Amino acid sequence: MSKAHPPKQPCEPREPTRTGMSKEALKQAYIDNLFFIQGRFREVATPHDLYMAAAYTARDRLLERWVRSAQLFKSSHARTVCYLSAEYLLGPHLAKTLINLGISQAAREAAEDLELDFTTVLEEEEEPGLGNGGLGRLAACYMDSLATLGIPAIGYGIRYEFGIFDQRIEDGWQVEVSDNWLRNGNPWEIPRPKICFPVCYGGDTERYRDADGQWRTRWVPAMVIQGMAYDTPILGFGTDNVNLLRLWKSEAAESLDFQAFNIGDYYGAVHAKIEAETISKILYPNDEPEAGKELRLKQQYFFVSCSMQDMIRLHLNTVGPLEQFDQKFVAQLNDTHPALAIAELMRLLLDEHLMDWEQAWGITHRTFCYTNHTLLPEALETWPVALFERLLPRHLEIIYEINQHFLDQVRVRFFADDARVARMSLIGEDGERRVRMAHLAVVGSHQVNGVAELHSELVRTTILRDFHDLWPERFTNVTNGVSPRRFIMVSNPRLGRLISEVCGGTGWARDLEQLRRLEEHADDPAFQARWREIKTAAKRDLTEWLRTRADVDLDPAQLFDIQAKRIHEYKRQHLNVLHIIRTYQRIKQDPNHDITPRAFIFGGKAAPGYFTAKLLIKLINAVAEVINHDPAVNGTIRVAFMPDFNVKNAQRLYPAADLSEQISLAGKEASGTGNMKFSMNGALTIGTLDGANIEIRRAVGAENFFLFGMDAAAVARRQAEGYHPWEHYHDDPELRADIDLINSGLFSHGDTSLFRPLTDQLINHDPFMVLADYRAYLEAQDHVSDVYRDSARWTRMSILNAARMGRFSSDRAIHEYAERIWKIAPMPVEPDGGTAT
Ligand code: 6GP
Repeated sequence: MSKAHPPKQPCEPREPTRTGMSKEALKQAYIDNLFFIQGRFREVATPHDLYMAAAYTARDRLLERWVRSAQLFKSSHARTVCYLSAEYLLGPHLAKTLINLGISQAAREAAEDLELDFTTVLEEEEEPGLGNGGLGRLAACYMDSLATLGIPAIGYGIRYEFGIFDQRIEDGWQVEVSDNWLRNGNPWEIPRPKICFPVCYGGDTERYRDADGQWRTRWVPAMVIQGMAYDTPILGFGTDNVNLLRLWKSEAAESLDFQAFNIGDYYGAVHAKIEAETISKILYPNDEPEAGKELRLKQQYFFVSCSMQDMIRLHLNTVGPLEQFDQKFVAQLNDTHPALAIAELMRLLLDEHLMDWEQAWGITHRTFCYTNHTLLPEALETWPVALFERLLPRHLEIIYEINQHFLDQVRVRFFADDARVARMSLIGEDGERRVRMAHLAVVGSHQVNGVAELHSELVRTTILRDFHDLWPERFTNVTNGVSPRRFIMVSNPRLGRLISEVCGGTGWARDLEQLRRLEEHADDPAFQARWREIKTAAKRDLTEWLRTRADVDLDPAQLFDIQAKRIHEYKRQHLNVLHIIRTYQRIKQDPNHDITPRAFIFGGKAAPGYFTAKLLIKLINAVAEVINHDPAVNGTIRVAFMPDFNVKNAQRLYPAADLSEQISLAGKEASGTGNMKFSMNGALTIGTLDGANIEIRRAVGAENFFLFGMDAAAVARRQAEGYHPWEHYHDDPELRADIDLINSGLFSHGDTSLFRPLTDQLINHDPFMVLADYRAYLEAQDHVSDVYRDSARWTRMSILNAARMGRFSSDRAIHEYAERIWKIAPMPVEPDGGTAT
């Protein structure tokens, strides 16, 4: 029967078909995925099928690298950072994954061969909106940099079923629409039904003697649910390192209560399931008071409990003895939302692993570090003791005990200073007794940092001053950074290509100081022309998008002046609006007034319960409606509000900006990261000496930055002296005319009361000192207009801005965390000969 085989031909080493990186391998894999995963053939595939097939094609390549990373980290017992964050605002995965894999071009060509519109495929992705903005987006940049730098890391968080709401604008008002991002499936995650942990709530604690006769505490909860892991692999750029983002979904411990079911109580039977699932259902928008948000505390505990149990499981599976836990893991608290992890790790070590207090506390304290992201008093979390007692009775006992040990230390150091003891206590006693989460975070951590130099200084000298007196060595600064992969390569591919040309390759994207090379070309007219072409092309793209989505017509020849960030009084979008109204009045009063044509563009969401912020959105749109339709303006200025500011839409804005508005009241913006994204894309900044603006200005040169307004010290002085905004209103006729125009009803179809809450607040209280900075802001804006007319000068400044932004890469920030705070070294994953091209 045996048939002779044909003689073997010497053949080329072949790529594995499933994960090959060449164009041909990608094409084959794509068609296979469309067929075997989506169950479609080309002719009937929907745009969503086409996207899913592309996503799976990228994902297979991620998984292959992930498994190799996991093997290496496990076998080498790698020290690992656990980033604990209630928010991750990741943005779309596909484009970034292709870039990080180094196959963007091959994928684009493969799509062309298959007659697919690559841009449409990318646009089809619905981004995971698992964050509000600021610290959530920072967490995403940091995950990107951790993998790029080869630092073993796990990001822990919550897999919210509904992410941050989508924003629609109707009649100028913000309308919130729920973000059901999982509706069409999420190809980037892998469910892990076997990685599940019980999470308890309520009940009581009881004392008992353990086998050695020692008194111990046991928590007898009233309710147990479980958390299940969903894993998203995060690949670095130009490396095979893949880290893990592990998000927890809440579930009922048992899906149906059969006892209830058997007696016909169908509602009761599913009730527990619904209650459990509610916990990870929805992300809370920030900028709203915590009052009554019991569910939020439940969420916080839910995800830190799962994460701590998972870390202990991993540790026991690899290293072994729990005494060495803090050698294996360092845990970074992204603000105070995960601060309960400190009490939870103590509980697990004391009650479940029967450690003594001293040892457990030593481990806990060496494990945690805390980053503060805000000085705003309303954002500093505190929880009523009564709520804690009801939901987390054991944790409250532990917090009391931590407090006792801690306050003893304070009393020894600051003898007979009862006021200080009361200020520092983990429990606030003025009014309703409350647990102060920031105090818990500082006491339980060995390092505490702010997110820009000024902010870290203000943390030390204001909100945490007493703690700094006690432990100065614990405090440090790490200025934020952003991912150049996401915010240059993905957002602005034209600029990315030009930079690669200047730098001789894409190495700059992981060594952003290379942007310096652009400086040599800052005065070269030919290079300047190319620079302007790239900017204009991005402005054209944005114009096109806004024409169809926001029904507004801009002119790419105008100066694009953009303020995009959360809508909040401290960020002072109203200061911007006052300048728009002033410009409008100037045109109306003197039609020959020589105006530099501008498009004023806004983007940002307001917290659904933040009335003033929502009124601000209405005001912006109302002003837009009048100005954009006034023939006297004749298109010289235009106002546009981009609806639904999220990562995907942000990517359209940064490349198109000429001017970046960073105009918060000095001392209020912890850092800002939008300021970095704009500047990296060649926008000039008009800004105050606030947050990271100060460091950006130092880096790009004061002469390339439009500074205005009071600094933090001047703000503090003015406030101490007693600030009377009414005097500004009274003394400055232009300011008065601008505010009066709002009150006249011109922007509200004759309704003179609509915007009163805003204008009355400005004139009478003005907590963010808009009126005090108004005049300086106008002068700086006039300067902007003058400089913009000198196109060579402006372009030079723009190039120098981008060239000098190297320091603001999130790679630099993560490098600082790794060296100074986490004490962790990179562990590069070797490329696998079989799969790399
Ligand atoms: C934000 C800060 O407001 C912003 O200035 C900073 O750049 C960002 O964090 C990242 O550090 N804060 C938050 O998003 C927040 O929720 C509690 O703070």
